[in-house]
Amino acid sequence: MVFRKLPGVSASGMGLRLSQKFVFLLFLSGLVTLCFGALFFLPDSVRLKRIFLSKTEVQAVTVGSDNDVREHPKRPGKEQEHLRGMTPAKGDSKQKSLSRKPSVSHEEAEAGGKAQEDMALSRSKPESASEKATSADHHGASSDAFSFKKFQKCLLKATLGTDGGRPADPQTNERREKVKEMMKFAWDNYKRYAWGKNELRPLTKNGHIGNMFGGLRGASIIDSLDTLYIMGLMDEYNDAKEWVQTSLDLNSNGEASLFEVNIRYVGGLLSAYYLTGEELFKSKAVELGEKLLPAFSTPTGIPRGVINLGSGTSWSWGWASAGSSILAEFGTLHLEFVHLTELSNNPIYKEKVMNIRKLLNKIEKPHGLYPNFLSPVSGNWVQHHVSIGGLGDSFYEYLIKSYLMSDKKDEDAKKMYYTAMEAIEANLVQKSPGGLTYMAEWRGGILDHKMGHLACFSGGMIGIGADDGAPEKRQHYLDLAAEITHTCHESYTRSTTKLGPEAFRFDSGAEATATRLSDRYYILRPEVIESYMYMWRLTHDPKYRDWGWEAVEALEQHCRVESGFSGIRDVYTMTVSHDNMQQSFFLSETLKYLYLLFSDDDLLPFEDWVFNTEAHPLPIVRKITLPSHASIRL
Ligand code: DMJ
Repeated sequence: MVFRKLPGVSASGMGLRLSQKFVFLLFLSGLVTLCFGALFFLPDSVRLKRIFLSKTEVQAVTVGSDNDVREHPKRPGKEQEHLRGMTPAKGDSKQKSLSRKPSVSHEEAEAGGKAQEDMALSRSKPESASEKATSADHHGASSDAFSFKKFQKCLLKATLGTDGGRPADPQTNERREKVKEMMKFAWDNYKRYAWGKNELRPLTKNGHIGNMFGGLRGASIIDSLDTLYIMGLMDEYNDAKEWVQTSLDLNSNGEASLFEVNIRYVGGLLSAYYLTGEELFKSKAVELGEKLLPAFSTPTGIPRGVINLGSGTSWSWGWASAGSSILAEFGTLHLEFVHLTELSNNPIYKEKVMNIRKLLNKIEKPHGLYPNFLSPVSGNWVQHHVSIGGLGDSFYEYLIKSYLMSDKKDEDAKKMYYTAMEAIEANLVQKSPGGLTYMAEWRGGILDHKMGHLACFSGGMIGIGADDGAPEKRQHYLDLAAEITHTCHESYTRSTTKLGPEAFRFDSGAEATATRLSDRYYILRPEVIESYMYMWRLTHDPKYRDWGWEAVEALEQHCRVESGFSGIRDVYTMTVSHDNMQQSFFLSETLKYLYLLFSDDDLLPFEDWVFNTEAHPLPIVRKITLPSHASIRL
C-alpha cells in the first residue's frame, strides 16, 4: 500500500503539523516540569531530594516552613509530674531476676578507641578537588551508613585514657574507688528492689515509675550504662545491656516529657553506643528519636513539652503560661538530635533543631536576654522571666556545647552563646554584700536575688566557654566561673549537713542560704559537683577535689541508707528526713562527675567528648578528609 503525502503534513513526525508538534512539545515539557516539581515538593521527598541536591541544600531549613500547622490543643487541667524529678510518686516492688553472662570486657572495648595514628596525617593535609570527591563528611563516613570503626579513628585520644583514668596519687585513687563503691551500692540496690522500674525507692525498697517518661521503663538502667562502663563495672554494664536487649520496650503509649526522654533515654543510648559500638544502642536511640518527632508539628516548629509516644499527640505543660513551651526544654535537644542525624543519616533531626536555633536567633530579645516561655504557635515570648537555673539553664549550656561538639564550626551557636553571656553579665550577675558572686533571676526588669541549685552548673559552663570567646575575656570568664563555683560551694558549707539546698537567697540578710522551708531540700542533684569537675580539669586547683570529697562524705553521712541513696528534706537539720527517692540522675551525673573529678583528665578527654545535660558523653563531630588513595585500616 502507498501512502500519499497530504498537503501540510510531513512524512516524519508521525504525520503531525508543525503547530501540532509545538503544542505536543509544550505539553511534554510541562509534564516533565510537573514530575520534577513533585519530587521536590511532595512532603516525603527528602530521600529523593538527596539524589538531586547537595547535602547543604538538603539541610537548609526555614523557620516553620516544613511544619504541620495542625494544632494539638493543650490538655486543660492536666497536672504533670514536674519535669525535673521533684515529685515522687508511687511505684511497686516487683522484682525481676535475669540470667547473665558478661559479654564485653572493659579492656576489649577500650582497645577499639586507641589507634588513630594513620589518620593524623590526612587531618592536616589540604584538600584537592579530586580528594573532595571522596571526602568523608562526618566521622569519616563517606558512604551513607555510619561506620563505628571510622568514627573511632576520628578520635584524637583513647576514650578511657591509658589506664581508665586511674590517678597516680594514692589518696585520689582511694577517693575514686570510694565513688565506684557508691555507684555499685546504688546500682545493686536498684537491681535488687526496683529492676526495670525508673527509680529506686530506697526506704520502702521498691520501684518508682512516675509519669515523666511516657510509660518507658528502666530510666536508671539507661542513665547508668555509661557510668558503669567508664567505671569498669562490667558485670553490671552487661546486665544493663541485656535488659535493654530483652526488656526495653519503646512501644509505650503514655505521656512523656520530650526533654526528659531526650536527655536521659536518647542521650543515654547514644553515649552507650559511642562508647561500646553496640548496634543495639544505636538502633534503640534512633527508634526512640523518631517517636519524638511529632512534638515538632507546630506552626513554628518549636516543639511542645509533652508528647504521647504512641499516638504522637503533643501538648504544652498545664502549668506553663498560655500553652507555652519552655526554653530549657526545646533548647536542650540540639546535641542529641545532631547525633541522631549522624547515626541515621536522616537529616530530619538536625533540621528540627536548626529550625529552633534559627527562630531563637532571629527573635527580638529583651535586653539581649532569653525569657523562659515561648509560644509554639506565634513564636513570641509569652512573659519575661529569665533564669540561668530551672526553665532556662541547659539552653545556654547547649549553645556552647553545640559549638564545641561541632569541632568549633557552629559559629551561630558560638555567637549566640557569647552574646547571651554579655546580657547575663549585664543584667543578672550580682555581688552580695559579703562578696559572693551569684546569678539572680529576672522578672521583666525586676531582680529576684535567688539562685537555684540547678543554676550551679553555670560555673562549669562558663569555665569551658572561657577559651573561645574574645581572648581578652578568657581570664575574666575563668574568674567568673571560679566565683560562681565558690558561691555554690558556700551554699553547701553554710548548711548543717554540708549539702546544698534547692535554692538559696541573697536578700533579707541571707547569703547563700535558703530562707524558705520549701527550698531546703536536696534531691541528690549534680550541678555543684559538675562545676567542681570542670573547674578541676580547667585549673587543677586541688580545692575542687577537696570540695568534691566533702560532698562524698556528706552524701555518705546523710543520704546513704540501708538500701540505696535518698534525697533529704532539709539540709539544715542533722535529724534528716529522707524523701525515699534515688534519682536516676544520681547514677548518671552526680556519681559520674565525682568519679571524673578523682580521675586523670585522659578519661573521656575534652578534646573528643562533650557531656549532654544528663552527663552522657557525646563525641565531637569531626569532619576529616580522606585522600582518594588512602586506605583506612579497619
Ligand atoms: C538533670 O536531669 C539534668 O541535669 C537537667 O538538665 C536538670 N536537672 C537534672 C538534675 O538536677
